[in-house]
Amino acid sequence: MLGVPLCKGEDLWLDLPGNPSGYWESSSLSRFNEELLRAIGSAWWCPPRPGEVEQLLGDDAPVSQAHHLFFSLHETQTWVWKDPRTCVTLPFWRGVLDAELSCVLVLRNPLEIAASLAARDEISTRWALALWERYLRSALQALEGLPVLVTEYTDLLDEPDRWLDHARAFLGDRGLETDGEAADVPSFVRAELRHTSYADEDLFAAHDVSGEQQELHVLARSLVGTWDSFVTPPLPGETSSTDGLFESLRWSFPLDRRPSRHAVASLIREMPLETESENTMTTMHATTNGDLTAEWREWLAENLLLQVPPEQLVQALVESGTPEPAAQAAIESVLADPCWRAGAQAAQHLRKLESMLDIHQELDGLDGRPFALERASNLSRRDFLERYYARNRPVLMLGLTDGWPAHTEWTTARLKERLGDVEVEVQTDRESDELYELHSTEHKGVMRFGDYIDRIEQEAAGNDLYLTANNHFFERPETTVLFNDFTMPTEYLDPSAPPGTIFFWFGPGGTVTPLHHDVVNVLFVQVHGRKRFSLVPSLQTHRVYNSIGVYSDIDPSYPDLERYPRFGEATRLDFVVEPGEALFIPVGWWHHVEALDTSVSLSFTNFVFPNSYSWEHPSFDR
Ligand SMILES: O=C(O)CCC(=O)C(=O)O
Repeated sequence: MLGVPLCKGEDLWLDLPGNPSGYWESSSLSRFNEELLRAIGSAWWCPPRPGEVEQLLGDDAPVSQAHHLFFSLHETQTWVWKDPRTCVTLPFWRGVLDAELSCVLVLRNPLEIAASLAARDEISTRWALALWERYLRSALQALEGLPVLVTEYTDLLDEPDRWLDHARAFLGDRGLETDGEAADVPSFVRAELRHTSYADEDLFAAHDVSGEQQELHVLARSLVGTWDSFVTPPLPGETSSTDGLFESLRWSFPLDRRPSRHAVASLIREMPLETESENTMTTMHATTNGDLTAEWREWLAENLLLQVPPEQLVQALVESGTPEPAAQAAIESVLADPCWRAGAQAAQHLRKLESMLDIHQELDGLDGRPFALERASNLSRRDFLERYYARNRPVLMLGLTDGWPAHTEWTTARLKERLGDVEVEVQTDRESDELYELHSTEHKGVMRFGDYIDRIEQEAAGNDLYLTANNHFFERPETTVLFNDFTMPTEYLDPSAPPGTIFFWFGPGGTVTPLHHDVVNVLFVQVHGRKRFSLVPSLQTHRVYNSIGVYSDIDPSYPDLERYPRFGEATRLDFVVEPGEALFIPVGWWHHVEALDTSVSLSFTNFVFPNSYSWEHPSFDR
């Protein structure tokens, strides 16, 4: 509109569904931004934390690729580049582009953004608000020190001529020439492209918006104006569920494909929103006048669906202070509710699926292969596929690591010598929290690798400290030297797979990874030390009390069978994986892992076979 050139015309994304005049974005740079995000275990729909994208500046390859790509698409002296993804990737580009940047930050009511993401990408409101919050906080931090015009989307649509004068003045003050004749305002700024309009009051009244998000919106609006050198103000903290949501997305879905709104819904419900203005949890008690609180009615319905005898439920209600006639009446009222009938029908369908799982398991036992962990060496690709991968059966592979330098190079002493100064992320303070795995984000800490090694050598065996797959060890550029210490078994794995498909586990004896299943197939290779595994087949998911995401409530070392009786019927495989052995963990198989010694393991997900699945997880909200 201002006559400042965009990227080369053939690279522009034009005429897209839902936005006929196009996004005015460079398709190559948008794709490149997405690759950058993937390289650090993120995606546009699951953005990184501020500070993460800078890691990529330590590696020459992406930096020179980015530089080359950018300037091959922009051959003019001045240019304009628009891409919302730069809100999170800007720190990388600031390190790459040897150009004087002037930035325009356009603010929009987050409810409008949510409506637009819902219409275009089927992204739910809570997810969209978390995206807006992460993008805006990242942008406000990344813009520090740059000339910035902070402006509002409504101003552009309501008074485009005035907005253009502002933009012209901002660019002109920075010596950027704009072409006064170029603007064909009506063809660009078309009010009908604005599908929704929300005021601040709507944001403050909306239940889905956290206190932190409201504060961020107000703060951002206070920054509107021209900045010669932008000063990032102290930002409100990020809503705690925002980080939790993105970490869960990162671990629950392949990053090359955005999960459906439906698949993400359970992760969102799992994390109650903490707002200042609302307290969503009413205390759970029964009133004495016979009307039960919503929580007790839900409890009743759930237990009736689980086929707990009504007499038992009456007794529990009476014990909690409800008069018996009121308890009886409450059960009758739940059973008379049409919602109950719908729920009971759905529960019956679920029971039917469970009975089919049991039948499959029974039939599986007829093939003469006993239910035991099979061991094999030198499996061909075809045998591995036919006997294990395609049949969703585990196998312990022997001899896969013969000749790997890692056997001598990955001792604590050698690792310390080689990488002692590298800063690594680790899980800490796990023993203070029963749900340490679920709360893994809160347990992350950064320390020198050498200090971490000292600590695991000095402290007694235990579960407090562990460098897990979730700590992105191989995403640190300094660690790539370790790739020379093992040979990828290309019979089963694809060496050209992107980074982020190979993981490093390193901890003292005593670490425990609680019972869970992975969302993809995994080849788990034990390099040093031993680990004890308990495996439960995927077809027995209905016996493991999977109340949260991919986690079970059961501790297989001490299962409380009174509380979790169905686990007593589960068949399980218990065994120890020795150094040099590799366990194929089929997708969906439950596993609990305990290190018996100081241990180094690798896990691979880059199979030469398809390895990406759609999952539905149970709700996290209790
Ligand atoms: O080694 C561990 O502690 C856990 C390994 C694991 O759960 C996995 O690779 O999925």
